[in-house]
Amino acid sequence: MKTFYSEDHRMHFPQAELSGGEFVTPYERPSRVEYVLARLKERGMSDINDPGPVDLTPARSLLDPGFLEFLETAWDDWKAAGMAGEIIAANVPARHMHLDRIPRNIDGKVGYYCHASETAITRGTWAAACSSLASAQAAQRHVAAGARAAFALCRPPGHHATKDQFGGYCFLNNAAIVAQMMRDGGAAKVAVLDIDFHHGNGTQEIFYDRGDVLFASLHGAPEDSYPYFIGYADETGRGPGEGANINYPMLPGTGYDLWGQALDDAIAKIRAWGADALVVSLGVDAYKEDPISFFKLDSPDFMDAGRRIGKMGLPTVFCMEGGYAIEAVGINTVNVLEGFEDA
Ligand code: 7XA
Ligand code: ZN
Repeated sequence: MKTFYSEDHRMHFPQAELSGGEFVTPYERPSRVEYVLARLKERGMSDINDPGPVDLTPARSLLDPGFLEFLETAWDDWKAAGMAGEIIAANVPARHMHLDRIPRNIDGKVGYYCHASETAITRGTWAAACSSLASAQAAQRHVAAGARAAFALCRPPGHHATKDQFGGYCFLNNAAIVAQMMRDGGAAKVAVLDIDFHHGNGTQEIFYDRGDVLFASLHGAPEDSYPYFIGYADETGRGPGEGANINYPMLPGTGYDLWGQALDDAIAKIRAWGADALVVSLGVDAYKEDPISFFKLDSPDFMDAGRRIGKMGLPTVFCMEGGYAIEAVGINTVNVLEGFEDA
């Protein structure tokens, strides 16, 4: 399987993340990618390719144009306003406020376009987010050209980014844009299977009203876990999208027995729905040692999960999402890919 990956991910490395009331080195950091690259090479999966330039056209049609313009210009506007540090949202529209009026002031705009304040924007964030999307797009083109599967080593990740909000370390929703590109390329029905520990709220939101893209997510229950306010099992889609959104919230301590049953159920539903192509939001933070998650998967479980996904036999694009137990991120990610290839 080919990997697509850009060195430009390094342009996004905020000084700090707001976590537990402290500023800490962000969990989502460039070295995560190094561990994945090293493991790919160790396992002989050395076909690693630069993706070339991003194509923003599909993002422009799927997402809010104002949001894209904000991401592109936020840093310059922030600096022009005399702000000393990196961009962090301090004021977000909450209950009883206007949710749909966009402030003129950049500080207010940041809050309007953000849903969680752990995620900072830096000088290089837009370039890095574009390079991450470019990797996903190159993987999609490779699969559209006939490959069984491809791995986009995306950084920053994407599944929390909605049509008009960044947060959860995500800026552009790579998986959603790839799913749309598959649709535009002729796949009648595309499934997005999100196995990251966190609910893929952005992907859910983008396709919630649509019956042509099914979204299935295995994740920590919203009562216990970020993004907290979405990801319940009764969120099943709306209008033509009714039935095409499937959430599997699970409790702290969940191990592979239960998680694997949820995976099997998601796979059975994707098959029954008749997907022509698959996007996997590949996070490995369901791992037992992950510092910000609470599932108990072990490294061999990821290989088994990859095998189960591979047995679906669908053209598949893997988009990297989360995973923060740094030294195991490479092993667990590549285990999924190897299991898939083994199927
Ligand atoms: O899949 N998403 C992630 O791995 C990022 C989760 C961000 C959690 C931040 C909690 N303050
Ligand atoms: Zn995650």
